[in-house]
Amino acid sequence: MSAHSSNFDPTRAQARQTLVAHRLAQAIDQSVLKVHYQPEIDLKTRSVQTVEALCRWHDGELNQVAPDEFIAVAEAKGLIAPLGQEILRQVMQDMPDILNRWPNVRVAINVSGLELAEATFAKQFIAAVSKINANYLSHIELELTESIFLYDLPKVRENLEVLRRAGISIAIDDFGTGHSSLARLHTLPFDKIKMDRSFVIGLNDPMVQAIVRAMVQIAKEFNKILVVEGLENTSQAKLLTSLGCHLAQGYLISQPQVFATLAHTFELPID
Ligand code: G
Ligand code: MN
Repeated sequence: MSAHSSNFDPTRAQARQTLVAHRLAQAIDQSVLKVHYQPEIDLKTRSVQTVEALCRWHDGELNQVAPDEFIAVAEAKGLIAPLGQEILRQVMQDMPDILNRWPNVRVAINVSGLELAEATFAKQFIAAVSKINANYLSHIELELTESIFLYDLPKVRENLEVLRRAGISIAIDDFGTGHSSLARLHTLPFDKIKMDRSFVIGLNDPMVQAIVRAMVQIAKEFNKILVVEGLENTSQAKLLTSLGCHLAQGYLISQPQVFATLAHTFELPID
């Protein structure tokens, strides 16, 4: 590879960002984005605790655009609020079918720190859900990444408190990879820790196993739910169970799917 072809080209990167933002704004307006769902299950009972809403975008010109890319563009170009509203709209539309299949489930929606740092976010979110059906509030979970700690924490905390009082639960996503999280973990109100999938990938390392065991302990001490992300094979499932992890999400259980094609039950060949 020549030195030039691997160089970062800021002009080209900017042009790509502008194009993606333009197409994304249209995709949001025209409901081209599709919400897929990926379950989190109890490894022992196979019961579904949560289904995470994950946005997928196929664009006529750009083809499949990865969520990592379009979320970053949405954040940079002021599209995160309309994107969030569109996802909530689709989730609300699917909610009757979801609760019909799994009456006690929560639907997890990913939110950006940008949104949580808006003073009015919680109020507006609760109003939007209540307008459809106030019973849905206790069937919603919001996932935030550890980058949340970079934002205006008093405002974030206030939002989280209002959301939790309304019945919405809070999960810390991709836990263990972000910003000195352990030191700050106790400073925000939340209900669940989602352990980053890098720990599952590194599971053959006894040191990583020790870290996982420690996380199980931390979750216990904090009285929080612990979920493992990125479970891909049965040997991981067995090992994680032996380390004390009982809830998991990942391709071994199910890929993200539109609700219509999502399985009703999940078998795991691990016993
Ligand atoms: O940041 P967050 O954990 O919300 O990201 C979820 C992303 O991880 C989704 O885009 C989803 O498709 C992907 N994902 C979910 N399960 C697995 C898995 O088992 N393996 C891998 N490689 N990716 C996964
Ligand atoms: Mn997530």
